[in-house]
Amino acid sequence: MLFTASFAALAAALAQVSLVSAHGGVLSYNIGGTDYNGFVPYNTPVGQSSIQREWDSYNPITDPTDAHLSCNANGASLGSGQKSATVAAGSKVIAYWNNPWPHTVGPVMVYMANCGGDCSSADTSSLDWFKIDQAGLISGPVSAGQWGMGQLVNQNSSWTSTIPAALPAGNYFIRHELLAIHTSNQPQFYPECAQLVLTGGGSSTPSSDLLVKFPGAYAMSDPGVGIDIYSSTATNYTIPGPAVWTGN
Ligand SMILES: *[C@@H]1O[C@H](CO)[C@@H](O)[C@H](O)[C@H]1NC(C)=O
Ligand SMILES: *[C@@H]1O[C@H](CO)[C@@H](O)[C@H](O)[C@H]1NC(C)=O
Ligand SMILES: [Cu+2]
Repeated sequence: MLFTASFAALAAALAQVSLVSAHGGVLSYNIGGTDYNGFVPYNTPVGQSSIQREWDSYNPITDPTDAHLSCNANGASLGSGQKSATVAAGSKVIAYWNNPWPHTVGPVMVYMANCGGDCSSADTSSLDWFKIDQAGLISGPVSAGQWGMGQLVNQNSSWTSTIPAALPAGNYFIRHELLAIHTSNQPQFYPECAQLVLTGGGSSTPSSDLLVKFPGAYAMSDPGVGIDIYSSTATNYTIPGPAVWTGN
C-alpha cells in the first residue's frame, strides 16, 4: 500500500517534470534567407551573442499584465551581447520553436516595434508595438477547432511572416508570441524578441490606434484571453491586441 502511494507520488512528480519541459519558445530564425541562433535559456548570458533578447525560462507567462510580457524574462532591458539581423523591408522572417511545439490550441501573433535608435539599449516595455501577422481560429468551433498554433506545429513548428515592405528603414524589434489557451481561464503567453536593422523600405507607419504597449495590450477580460474553450459554444475567436498592419 505504502509502495503504491509513493509510486503514485513519484509518477505524479515525473508527469510534472515532463509538463514543465513541454514548453519553450523561439530557438532560431531565418531572416531574409540567413540563419540566426536565438538566446539559449537556462544558460548564463555571459558569452552568448544573439540577435534575440535574453529569456530565461521555457515556462509560459500566465498573467496578461506581467511586467515581462514584452520580451519574456529579463528580455525587457539590455540583455546579453546583442546583435541585430540586417534585412530588407518586405523580406520573410521564419521563426523556429522547439520542435515539435507541444501545444496546438490558440493564436499565433507577430509584432514589430521601432526602437527609435539602437535596439540594444531599448526598454521593450516602453516601445509602441504593432501587429504584422496573426492566425487565430482557422476552422471549427472554439471548443474543438483548428488553430493557428496547430498550423504552426504542422509546418515544422515554424512560422513565416513578411516584414511590411512599406516600413521605413531603421532599427526594429520583431516579437513572436504564442498564446496557448488549452487550460481553462489560464492563458499561457510565450513571447520572444529579436533585433532587426531594416534596410530599403517605404514611408508608411501604422496609425496610433494600432500601437500597443506590453504589458498594456491585453487583459484577462479580453474574450480571447480569459477563456474556457471547453464550455464555450462560440464559433468565433477574438485574437487579442490590435488589428494587423501590413502597410497597405
Ligand atoms: C525544421 O525546423 C528545424 C529547426 O527546428 C530546421 O533546422 C529545419 O531546417 C526545418 N526543416 C524544414 C524542412 O524547414
Ligand atoms: C464572438 O463574437 C461575439 C460578437 O462579436 C463576441 O461578443 C465574443 O466575445 C466572441 N467570442 C470569442 C470567444 O471571442
Ligand atoms: Cu507549454
